[in-house]
Amino acid sequence: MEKSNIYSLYGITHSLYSGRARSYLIKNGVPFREISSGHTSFKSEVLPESKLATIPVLVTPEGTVIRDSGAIIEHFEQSNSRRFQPSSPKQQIVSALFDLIGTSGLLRPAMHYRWNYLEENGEFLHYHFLHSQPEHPEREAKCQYMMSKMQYAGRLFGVAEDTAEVVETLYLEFLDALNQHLREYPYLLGWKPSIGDFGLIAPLYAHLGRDPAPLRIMQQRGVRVLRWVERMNRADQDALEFFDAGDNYLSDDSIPETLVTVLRVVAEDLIPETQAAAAVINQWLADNQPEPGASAQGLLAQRMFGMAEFSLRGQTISAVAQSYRFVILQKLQRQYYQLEPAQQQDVTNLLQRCGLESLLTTVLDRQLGWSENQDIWL
Ligand SMILES: N[C@@H](CCC(=O)N[C@@H](CS)C(=O)NCC(=O)O)C(=O)O
Repeated sequence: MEKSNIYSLYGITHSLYSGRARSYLIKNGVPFREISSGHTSFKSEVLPESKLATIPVLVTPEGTVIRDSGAIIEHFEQSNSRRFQPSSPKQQIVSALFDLIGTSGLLRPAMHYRWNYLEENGEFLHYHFLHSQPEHPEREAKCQYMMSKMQYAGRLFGVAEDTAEVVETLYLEFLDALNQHLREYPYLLGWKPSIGDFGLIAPLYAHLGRDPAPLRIMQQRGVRVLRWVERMNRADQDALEFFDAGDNYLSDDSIPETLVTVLRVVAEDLIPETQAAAAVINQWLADNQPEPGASAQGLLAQRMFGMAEFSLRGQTISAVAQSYRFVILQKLQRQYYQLEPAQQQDVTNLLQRCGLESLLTTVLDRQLGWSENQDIWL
């Protein structure tokens, strides 16, 4: 891999997880340029090291290749004294929770508002999928193939004709609650972004805050959320509308009631889906007994472990069970177990108020680890 004086982020503008890494690089002041994963160097130089064909992938100035938006963030957090991890117990857990919500919990509305509003989104998406690749004779065919693959992936997250209404209702409740929270503060936990903000920007940037149909909804009914989306892609604090702004997380480990309200809404599908996904993956583990070190990750449009079925306001939803949900949940659980007993009690009380306490005990029968750019079974 060639050396460079800045970092290279392989991604694409409309990719969900690229938005998580990009926002972190911007806020952490990392000098980088973004390169399309359509470049031949992605296949020839990056893929042999990144192992799986997902984006984002970061290449450091020394030529080290880091796949996965979470691993990219972790790379910098290890050497900046965990700049974006709140140090007080409840805030730390809430930050980890929003990381889970962003990277797994909101995939369904993100995919729904992108792929089920094609009349409004179609041309915009076509532009982006077409231009993810250089000019070549099969460009249009490849673009159509990618679009239908992702549309299929969208269906795997559980949006069908009979479930669209409940998915939209829940998303709008979430949007209203987050919009309300952002009246008082520019970020989730006060005056600076946390790991949770970077998780949450994943679905709220490329999909829900940029594709035409959901962008219209956000502009019309969630202007503060829209401003947060803009803010998350700016190097400065970008909190002009707050005339008495602070510069850190809220003091005294405080969690505003408005954030509790957001979490209560999110709990409605996060909890049953996480429990159902754990049951599916645990069954798969029992049936397949993967070797320690075996890759734990499927690609987006595969149903590697099976479908998780659960009920949401009386509607049955069937959504693909993915191990990444547990990569993030496992991190949250580890942080919890490192706390003092009294701090754990505080966190448990908070999670109980949000209907989220079962997240502390929903576990896979095998732990997940990380090796050579891949999630693996330990
Ligand atoms: N855990 C990975 C997930 C990356 C991921 O799934 N990226 C999507 C684009 S947003 C992708 O490359 N999908 C291609 C595929 O799965 O086939 C991360 O956080 O970077």
